[in-house]
Amino acid sequence: MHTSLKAALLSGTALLGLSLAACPFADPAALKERRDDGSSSGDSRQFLSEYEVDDSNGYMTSDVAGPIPDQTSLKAGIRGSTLLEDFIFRQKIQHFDHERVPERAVHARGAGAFGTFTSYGDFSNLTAASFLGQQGKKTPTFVRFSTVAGSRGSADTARDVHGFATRFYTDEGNFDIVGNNIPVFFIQDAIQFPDLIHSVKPSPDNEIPQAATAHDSAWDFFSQQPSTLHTLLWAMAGYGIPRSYRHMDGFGVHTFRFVKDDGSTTLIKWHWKTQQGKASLVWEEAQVLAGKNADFHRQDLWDAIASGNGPSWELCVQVVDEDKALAFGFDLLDPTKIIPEELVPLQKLGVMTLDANPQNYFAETEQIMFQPGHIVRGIDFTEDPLLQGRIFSYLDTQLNRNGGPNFEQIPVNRPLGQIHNNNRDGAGQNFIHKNIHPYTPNTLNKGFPAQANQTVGKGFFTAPGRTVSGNLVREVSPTFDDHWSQPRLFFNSLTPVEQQFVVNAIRFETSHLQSATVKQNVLAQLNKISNDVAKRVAVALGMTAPAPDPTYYNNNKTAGISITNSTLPTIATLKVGILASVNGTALNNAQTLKTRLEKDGLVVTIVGEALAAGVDQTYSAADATGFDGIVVVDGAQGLFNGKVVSTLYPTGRPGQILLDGYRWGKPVGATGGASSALSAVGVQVGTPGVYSSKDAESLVGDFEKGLATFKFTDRFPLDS
Ligand code: HDE
Repeated sequence: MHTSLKAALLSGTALLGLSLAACPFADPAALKERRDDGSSSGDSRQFLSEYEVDDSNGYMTSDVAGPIPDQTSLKAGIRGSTLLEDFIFRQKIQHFDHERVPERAVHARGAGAFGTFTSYGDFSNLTAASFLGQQGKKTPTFVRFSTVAGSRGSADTARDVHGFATRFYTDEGNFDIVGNNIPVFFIQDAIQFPDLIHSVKPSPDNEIPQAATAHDSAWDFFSQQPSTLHTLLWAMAGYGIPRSYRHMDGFGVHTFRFVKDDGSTTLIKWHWKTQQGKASLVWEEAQVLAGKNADFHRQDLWDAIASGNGPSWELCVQVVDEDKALAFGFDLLDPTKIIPEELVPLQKLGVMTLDANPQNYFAETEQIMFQPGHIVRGIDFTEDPLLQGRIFSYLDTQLNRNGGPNFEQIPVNRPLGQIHNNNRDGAGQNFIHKNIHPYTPNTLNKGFPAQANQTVGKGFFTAPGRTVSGNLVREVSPTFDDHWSQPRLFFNSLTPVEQQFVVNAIRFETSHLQSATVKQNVLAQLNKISNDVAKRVAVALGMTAPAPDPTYYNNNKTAGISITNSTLPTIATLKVGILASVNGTALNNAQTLKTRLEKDGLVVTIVGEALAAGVDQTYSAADATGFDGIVVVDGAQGLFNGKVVSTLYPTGRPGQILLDGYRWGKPVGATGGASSALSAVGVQVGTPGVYSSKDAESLVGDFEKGLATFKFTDRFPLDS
């Protein structure tokens, strides 16, 4: 390149509204200066601003910056064929033809956001990891939440394990915790992952069903591979259908290692604890949502952050001495096991708050490429065979998705620090390396880049105490053999209604099965966990459960499993629907109630027959799935008497919204004469979570307590 032109480019001359300082060819040293402090100044995606393209002025250009018109192709005559020479046409169409990259093979459906992690202290007594080395130290993060089985366009509320992948842009390199919202996994050896995924994905012939495990292949695999049972029970409980990404915990699943500066190690498990409280949908609600609003979870996350109510999680660890790996009756290398918190309590390390939505879904959320292999000084792997395989798989899959090895140079994947190594070339190389001796060892570049290690250059180091020995074997360790005690522990730790939800979910899924053999195998496995569960499922299948198989039966329980037995720590951002009418009294009452609820941070929608002033949503569009609680205001009761037929909404819709809300366990209420609306749909005032008051002010206290309760589980019948 001509020297003066190059100088102009690197100095950041702006052309046509695109700042060239923003382009990825900018001098890496300059980048470092701007990004090294790691601070977020309230906007944790600030470090990406230099890559943003601002189209708020300037002319349309080609990809090589020549001003062009791009709305009419070049033709031979006004009614003639398009010419091959039309480079403008070719460039535009060709780029469009190549817009898609392969979606993630699993976890294709998701949403992400930027945040900031703040360390609660100096944890050098546990780990050399720098982001945990100082009280108040801030590290930018990006989190991507996801479902597993569905394709990129599938519904958010499909019943599934949910991904919870976090990247820390630390000052010593990128560190990823690529975790889930369930603390265990289906299999114990990575070599089985393709089998697991082939079994749960849609059938190869007709690609049915999408984002669902209610089919023979999935349950065939589950019942043949009992290591799946523990995760399966979590997924069948509320953990498979969270209220939002914000209302779920996260887990690293595997046991990892903390490594201190002196090289000593401990075994650890990562936990993210939601500060919003855990909350789940009920199954019918999730199913309705999949049709009414397939974007429910991504919208919820986006709106919460956009309104300044970004969610937070505390990062915690369970720390176990190396010699205790087998001390609890199971193997800490087995990813199908939890360590009950009674045995090893959680230690809090810091808090992460998500505070910035992505600017561009593809560039950021779709192109972020997590890897369990992204670890930093102070953290190390264990020999968990699932983790070992993941370290390979994620790198491999990124090569496939990106088509080349330079995906770490994509802005959202770039670390905050400078990159110095001898990796070169490849498609899409962004850097202009100046070193003409890209090999090590060298003398001609004075030995640089130099080798960092444990004592020099703050280098990553494998825990020096790790040892391995043994014969080469293709076998599962016998310490991984018990697949039934912990599923039973999980089931025992649920409330009776939550146990019923699990039974109902298994009934739903297995009722879709065609194969009698698979159904029998499922019952045999459930029976090893609990004869009661096997019997309750069998009766729905018109089958007989096997005789009790008590080898693994136990009465143990552990804390922190139930979702519904505690109230939410905050109701801010929960959604309330006020069912009103366009008549003046109802709208005035609705407005008074709305103003009052908004003071407490609730997101309130006034529903009316038509979009009159003061009405936020029509009955034609509204649905109980959109609200965590519902109130009918005085003046609107006429819409619920069953006789009113309006062309402005489907017959019976106001009553249906109220009744669905009640049936799905939500708090419902009425003010003044609107209590007749409750009785009109058969909802009993005075039962838990059903409120009736003379006016807005006297309703609010109880109704908000009801929102914190979130689900009134006594409305769901139990097997007798
Ligand atoms: Fe993944 N997993 N996985 N996984 N996983 C992927 O990587 C894989 C496992 C998890 O939001 C893929 O970038 C293997 C456990 C999350 O971008 C792929 C095994 C846990 C995400 C892959 C596992 C996870 C993925 C697909 C068995 C919880 C989404 C695209 C050894 C601890 C990350 C990609 C995001 C994504 C492989 C098991 C979590 C194919 C081989 C256990 C949250 O590489």
